[in-house]
Amino acid sequence: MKIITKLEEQIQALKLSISNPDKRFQFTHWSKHGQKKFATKDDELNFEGGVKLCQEAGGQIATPASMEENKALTKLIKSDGMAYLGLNDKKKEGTFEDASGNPVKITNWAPGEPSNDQDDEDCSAITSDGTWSDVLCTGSYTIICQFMEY
Ligand SMILES: [Ca+2]
Ligand SMILES: [Ca+2]
Repeated sequence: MKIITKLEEQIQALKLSISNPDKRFQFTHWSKHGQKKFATKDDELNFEGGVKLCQEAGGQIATPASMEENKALTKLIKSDGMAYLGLNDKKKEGTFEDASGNPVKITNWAPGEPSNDQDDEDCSAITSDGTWSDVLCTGSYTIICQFMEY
């Protein structure tokens, strides 16, 4: 079942990237690890806006699956910047999953995080040192998308 969901996701992403071949050209900064490419055009949006932006470009909002990917992703973040990750615990408090509902493979929380401040932090963001914090989903942070090479 899980494999089928994964395949469906990949087919969907492929369809989108084929139907919108130019959408990837909007991104100005790229960083790569293995088959995964991270891309940004440095615009700041809220979480839902970021999910939509990445989906429309045939990708997903960035969720590092290894520390190496986390490092590749971190290269795209300005020294004083923060970028949304796909990771969120909107469905169940304290249980973080990616934007498609898949379980998280690694975490790299900063000390004291996730803090769920004001009972309201259900999204996550990464800083230029590569550590993560849970943050409000309604904030405004850099959006980084991820794309798989097939
Ligand atoms: Ca939370
Ligand atoms: Ca927090």
